[in-house]
Amino acid sequence: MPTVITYGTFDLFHAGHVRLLKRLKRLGTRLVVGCSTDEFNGIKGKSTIMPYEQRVEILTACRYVDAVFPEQSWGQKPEDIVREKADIFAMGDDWSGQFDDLSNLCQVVYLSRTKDISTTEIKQLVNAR
Ligand code: C2G
Repeated sequence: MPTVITYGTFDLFHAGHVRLLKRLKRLGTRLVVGCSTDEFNGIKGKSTIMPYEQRVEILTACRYVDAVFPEQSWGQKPEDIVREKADIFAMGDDWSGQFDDLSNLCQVVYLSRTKDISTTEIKQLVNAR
């Protein structure tokens, strides 16, 4: 009954996000997602099109996601892993190695990103029209 935990902004929800969440769900039976708040994205230096509430609404509607909680800081992951009783922490491999310190709490896995699809590229396509 493994629980998988992951984190992200998930702005302009796209097939790359879906494919990752689908593969993450296959790693266990429960997938919980920390969705970056607008304030935390400010700290990450990341601008978003969609407000936090809408990004949560879309993630919650995704068939692969069982629960969504706010990601408000870099340092909250250990307490989240304990609270959610997560067995696996997993991210796309653009984060490869960045969270290996969590391996004392749970298995740490990085899955390949979907190429040629990103929120940045979508924004550029829209602006180019
Ligand atoms: N992703 C992917 N393929 C893409 C785009 C994104 O697999 N084409 C994955 C990323 O690797 C990440 C997840 O989808 O695991 C969410 O991506 P972002 O919303 O860009 O997340 P990010 O802003 O990197 O936030 O504490 C971790 C951070 O909150 C991650």
